[in-house]
Amino acid sequence: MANLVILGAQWGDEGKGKIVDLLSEKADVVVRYQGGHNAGHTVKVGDDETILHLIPSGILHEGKMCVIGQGVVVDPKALLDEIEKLEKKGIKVAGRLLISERANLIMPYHRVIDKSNESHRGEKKIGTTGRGIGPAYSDKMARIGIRFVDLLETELFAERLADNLQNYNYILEKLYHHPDLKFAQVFAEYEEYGQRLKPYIADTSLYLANAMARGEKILFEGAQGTLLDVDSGTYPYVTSSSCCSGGSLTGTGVGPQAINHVVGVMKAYTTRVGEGPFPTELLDADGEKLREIGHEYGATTGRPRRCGWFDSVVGRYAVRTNGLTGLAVTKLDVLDAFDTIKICTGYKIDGEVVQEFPASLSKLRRIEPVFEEMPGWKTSTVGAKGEQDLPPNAVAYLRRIEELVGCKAVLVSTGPKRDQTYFTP
Ligand code: 2SA
Ligand code: MG
Repeated sequence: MANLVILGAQWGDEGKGKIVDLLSEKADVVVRYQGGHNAGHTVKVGDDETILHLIPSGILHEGKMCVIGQGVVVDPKALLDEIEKLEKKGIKVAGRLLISERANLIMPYHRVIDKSNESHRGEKKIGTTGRGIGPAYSDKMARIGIRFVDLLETELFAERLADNLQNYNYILEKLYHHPDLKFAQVFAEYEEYGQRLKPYIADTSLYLANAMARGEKILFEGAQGTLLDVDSGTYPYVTSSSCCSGGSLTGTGVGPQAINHVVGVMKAYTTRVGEGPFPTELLDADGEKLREIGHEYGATTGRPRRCGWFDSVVGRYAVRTNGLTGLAVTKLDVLDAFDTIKICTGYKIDGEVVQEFPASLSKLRRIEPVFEEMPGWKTSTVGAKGEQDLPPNAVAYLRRIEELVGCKAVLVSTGPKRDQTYFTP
């Protein structure tokens, strides 16, 4: 395997955790490049399920190095909790995890602002995970963020924290009627996090360059998905980071020649958690059926996910905007119980059929999806080892998806476990 980006081709929760875990076997280093602990990557090894939020899914493979890149925003408490949970399970993290010294920190005021903003938005809420992600990225772009490297320099950290608290305490009091955040308390808390995380903090861009020079293989792990990307997604109903393949470069500090393949993980149907446009959403019994069979509940917040049919306009858009070189089609088995299955082939907007994903929010809201219907297969596909194990209608469904989105499946997954997967020849 050469260096590989694995990312979400829809609205997140495509099953990236499982695919990254699986392909980690062939990599030496697994690196997260964006997002934070808003992500929920579920990995099932045997009967044991682990949900990772910040640490790359490669951690479950002994001997692999894991890196949290500079494009990630890190809540140090959430990270320490995750390290502790893994170590309790017998998974060694010490010596196998590096955090970029350039990664920005999520501070207590970010969480307060995220939650308060959402409650003030009322009907117009984004449906964030409430983890402080948006406000942390806002500060980064506004150049008032605090990075791990700053945390390790006591005087500098104290200065930046004091400046930010002055600002934020004013906003919290005037706008949100929230009590002051006390400097001494936040300073002491973060100082301690800094000391505990110090062994992990490094120049990870340099580490990756040296690893590649040694011939090691890098796997770049995306979080959330293409339609949640701050630039390419359904803005403003997006997350605040660069989930698309471009983010794998800026979020880790490597050059474009480092990337050999980009695999888009696509669920055989579609889900979205949080608010915002979702053209193929099903608000009927079929949507309910997809949610129950597919266990479609947020891995971080437990929120029920919205469910709908496969959308090939979204798929094609993801192929183009990420330069996908292959698809990993997941959860095909969830469709086993359906008599017929629909695929969206285009969008009807104001009487006209369009094939490209619109930027306009009002157009996105007026979409009537154009569907074609395919017969179901009503046979279990769980654990299929290749197309020879699939009913002909399931093979036809896969072919049609590939044809419509313009990219071939390199991997098909028919269950949560590692061995419920096959690679295409
Ligand atoms: P945020 O918190 O600022 O990133 O929220 C902005 C939007 O991004 C969506 N978002 C997600 N969508 C799918 N999966 C995510 N991770 C968890 C999971 C989510 C959960 O794996 O299930 O447990 O609820 C994720 N993280 C952020 C979010 O819903 C907003 O629409
Ligand atoms: Mg998830």
